Amino acid sequence: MINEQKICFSGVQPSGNLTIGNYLGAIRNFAAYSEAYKCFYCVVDEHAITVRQVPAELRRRTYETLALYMACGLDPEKNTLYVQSHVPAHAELSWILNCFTMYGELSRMTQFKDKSTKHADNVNAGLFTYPVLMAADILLYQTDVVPVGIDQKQHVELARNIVERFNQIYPDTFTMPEPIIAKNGKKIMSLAEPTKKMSKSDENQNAVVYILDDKDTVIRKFRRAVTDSDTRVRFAEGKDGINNLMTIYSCFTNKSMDEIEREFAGKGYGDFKLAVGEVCADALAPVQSRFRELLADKAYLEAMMKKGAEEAAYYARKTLSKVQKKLGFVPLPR
Ligand code: AQP
Repeated sequence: MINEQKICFSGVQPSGNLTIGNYLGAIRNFAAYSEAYKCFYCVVDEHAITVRQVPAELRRRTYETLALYMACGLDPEKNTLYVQSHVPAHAELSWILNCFTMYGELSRMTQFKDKSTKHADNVNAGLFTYPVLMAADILLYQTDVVPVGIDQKQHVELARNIVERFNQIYPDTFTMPEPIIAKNGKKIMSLAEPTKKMSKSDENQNAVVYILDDKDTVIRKFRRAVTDSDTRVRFAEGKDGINNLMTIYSCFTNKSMDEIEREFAGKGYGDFKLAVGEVCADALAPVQSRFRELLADKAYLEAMMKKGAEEAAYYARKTLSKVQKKLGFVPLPR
């Protein structure tokens, strides 16, 4: 609690251009917590280097992700928006929590299994301990709720296990966090392989709709989306491509699956794909124009980046000092 307010934390990696999966599963839901919670939204650049990054691109995307947070409606005066590497307490707590996380727990993480297959030439220790850094991100702020897509639920559950273990030895140290998973849009799938999650690092550009794609590109990508040999727009088992497109359409229009089926009764997949492309592009247009304004004002962006880091560091330091004291670390003599 900070001033009687519960705490909300979440983050996004600047590991690629952000997708409508990141938007629908996470970012667009963040603003909903701004009034009732004290919110910390972080650009998690330290997580991004678990996979090799081109330095200039990582730098560019770090600014862009911060600007996108704001363009998606996060007011930097009401939310603490910052970059993870600007607050060293994340890495410091992460080391401590490493000593309270079991090897077996980490080897069960499905994201580690997926990413170590995908990056077989670089299965580094950071990829393995990624969930511990994520636990540190969350626990540093005594977080109550963590809005994330379903793919991150297992990592929040690991953070909960760490809290239980740590608090049992050192009572009343950390708040127990709860994952909050969006009802609609918790897992947007690839347009090319609809059994696979849409990911910003996917090499196939046509599989992914980026938040910053222009209208023609969005419509072209939806037109090419993989579907099936049926012709009816209906939500059913085995129709992964259409189910995904219906989910996306539902996220942008708030219509139920039944309403969507009725709307497209007697129409073909072509009409439906065009409609999905149009609602998606229309919803992204205001985000894109606000994003461009923000990015053009680097001085403002940097001022907000600095303010966010100072605020975050203040709260992070409090938790870190508490943890260090409980463990028996000697404070630096004054
Ligand atoms: N396809 C998705 N559908 C719904 N939610 C999603 N999220 C990611 N992809 C989808 C949610 O977005 C938030 C930020 O994700 P992240 O950047 O921390 O990392 P990620 O989950 O690994 O996302 P990506 O896009 O797949 O990145 P790469 O390709 O770098 O691994 C999280 O809340 C996530 O659940």
